[in-house]
Amino acid sequence: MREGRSVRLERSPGGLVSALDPVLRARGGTWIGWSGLPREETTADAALALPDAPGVRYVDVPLTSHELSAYYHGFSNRTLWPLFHYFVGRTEIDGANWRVYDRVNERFAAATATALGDREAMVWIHDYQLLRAPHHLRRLAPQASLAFFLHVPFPAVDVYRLLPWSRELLRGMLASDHVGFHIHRYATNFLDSAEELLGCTVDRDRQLVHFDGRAVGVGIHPISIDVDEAVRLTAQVPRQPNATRQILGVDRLDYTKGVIERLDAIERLLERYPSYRRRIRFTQVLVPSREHVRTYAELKREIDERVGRINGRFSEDGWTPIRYFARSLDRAELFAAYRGADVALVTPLRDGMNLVAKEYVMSQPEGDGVLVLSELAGAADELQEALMVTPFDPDAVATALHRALSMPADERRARMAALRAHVRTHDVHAWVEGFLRAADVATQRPPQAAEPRSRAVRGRLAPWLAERSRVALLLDYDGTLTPIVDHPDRALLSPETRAVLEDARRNPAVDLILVTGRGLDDIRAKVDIAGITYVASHGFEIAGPGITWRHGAAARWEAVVGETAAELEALRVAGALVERKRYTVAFHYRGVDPAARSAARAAAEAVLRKRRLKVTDGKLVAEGRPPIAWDKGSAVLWVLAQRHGADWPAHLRALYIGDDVTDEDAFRALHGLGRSIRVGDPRTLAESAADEFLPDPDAVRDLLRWCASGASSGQRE
Ligand code: ADQ
Repeated sequence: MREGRSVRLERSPGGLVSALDPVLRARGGTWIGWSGLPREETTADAALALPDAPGVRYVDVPLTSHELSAYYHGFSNRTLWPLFHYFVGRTEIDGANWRVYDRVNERFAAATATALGDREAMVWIHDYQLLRAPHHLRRLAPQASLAFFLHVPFPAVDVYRLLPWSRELLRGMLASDHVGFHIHRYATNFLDSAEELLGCTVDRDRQLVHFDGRAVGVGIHPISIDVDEAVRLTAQVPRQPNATRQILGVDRLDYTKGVIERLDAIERLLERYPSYRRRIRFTQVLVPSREHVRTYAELKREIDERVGRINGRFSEDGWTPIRYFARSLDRAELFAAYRGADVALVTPLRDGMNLVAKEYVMSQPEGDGVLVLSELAGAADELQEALMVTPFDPDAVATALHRALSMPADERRARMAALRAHVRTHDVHAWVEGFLRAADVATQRPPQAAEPRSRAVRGRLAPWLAERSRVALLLDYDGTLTPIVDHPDRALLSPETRAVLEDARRNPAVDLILVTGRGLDDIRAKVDIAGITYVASHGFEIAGPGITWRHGAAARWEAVVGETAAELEALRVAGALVERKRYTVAFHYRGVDPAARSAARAAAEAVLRKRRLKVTDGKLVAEGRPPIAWDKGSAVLWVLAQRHGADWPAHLRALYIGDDVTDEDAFRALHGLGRSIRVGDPRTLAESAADEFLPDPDAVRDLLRWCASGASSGQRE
């Protein structure tokens, strides 16, 4: 909050801060976060006075107003918040906001890395505003242990996948050692997404996701409240019998909290049970939040109108049914309100946990209050003795309210005693300890072996392969069967991979086809296994049992390609390599000093373009090829029809594996006809058209060994 020329930090109203502040003070540590004010206001004309707490250091990550609007109000609160709470229609999709979100997450990671130095500390990252931070932090501070907790629901995969950046966000979270959720359902949704969207192997018994060579722990940690504080604050308020029965709602202003629907339920109660008129009062306390987001301002207006209308309709002789405070109460006022409430109406339309429900329970030592709770709040999993309601139905909520107001004292006390016993033993300290213990275990888990990395992919391919008796394996060479090396001549098959290819070749149910940018003579000499079909020079020359073919138009470019190669050599770029092939020419700049690479690439591209060759970018290689509409995709469809007839999909499965942009043409061409796998780090391959990912040539070999051994008998694990 601003005070003249200085800025004082005060506690913000969210459940997260309520839960963590006491813990951090008790244990000591560094709190890294955004101050709550735009950078312009904290640096230009006012000093930021960080709060003073022994053992706690506060680090501010400044955000400009532009970043605030795109990262916080934009992507966090208008994209992730609604989608994660199943408000699909309110979810805004905006690529510019996404980019700022990722950049700001990287900045939080950088600030954390600076605060860490080279310490091997545990970093605990909170909530949906920082889903990408673990990914950046793993790179910037590889020695740190990373734990992540999501305070909001993780939605079902069919909803989650609506987000264009669903995979990047998952990879962000999976860079952690341990990922925690409030309830079982959110954890299951997360496991489903990792399996379906990233092809991760998921161990549901041990709650592990295998990702990037690591086993990421997934835990269920329902957050709770500071019970001692609740007991202390409650003891300060005398219990006074109410002449009017008090019903209470306490929320942050948010459409997920179901306040409109709750007001409808109050109206319905007064309509259906006129005897409650003059005998009840509903108090709604709403702490303002996210006032910069338009829908929140609209919601506020809608609530004001609804309260006014209902009060106008039912008020009589000094009695109004609804009291409404649009402000934050301090903790003592809040517990005074809870203590005096006969019924707490906690009816969010969707809520990660909901701490108000737990706070209310701890404010009722005599056990006379009744909690009416939405079954769509995470808290419903634990607080089973509450009266459960479906919050969208005002009739059902009115019925539950009637039941709460007319409940016999014995039943009230029995329910409340059970609720209190649960919350008392599951307080916020137990939450923190449970989480940190699980995170420690996760950090100490040994890295995963290479073998099972193709297992999830195999599991998905098996039923598909089993539907046909034969399979064509279409394999790129460099980066797929061999690792990428400095010089193309040194990319050789390992003895193991060669043995696997020879096995595949001997299996009559497998047709082995190599698809490469290399020239035909070159690839033949390198592989040298009889009976293989080669699609070489990006498809311009094809040869194999019964086929010898070359693209007629491409042949006319041979001379131009030769001259272009000579011209590229004449550039004499230090460290660069010009690979002259029959129909294409490749300019490799892997060996060029990194500072000079972009200039080298630009010079080569200028030469290629001048010769009217089409330029494609590979892994530190620019390649010029004839400007003909023919690529690995068209060549693959052609060779499959030649070898297996035009109706090949009826009796053959086609599986293509490649690592490079030129393979994307084949992925697209085969889409719906066959399946494709891209090799590489899935984090950098967001745009790929492939169906599956494998991390590296070792995992490819693992998969091929399985295909080679079982294709004819139907592929089964
Ligand atoms: P929130 O959506 O902020 O938190 P909630 O769990 O209800 O929701 O926490 C609200 C906190 O703010 C409570 O401690 C409450 O006392 C306080 N509060 C609410 N209204 C107030 C008012 N008018 N005056 C004063 N204090 C008020 C997110 C998720 C939740 C999850 C928490 C913690 O959306 O589902 O429970 O994080 O993980």
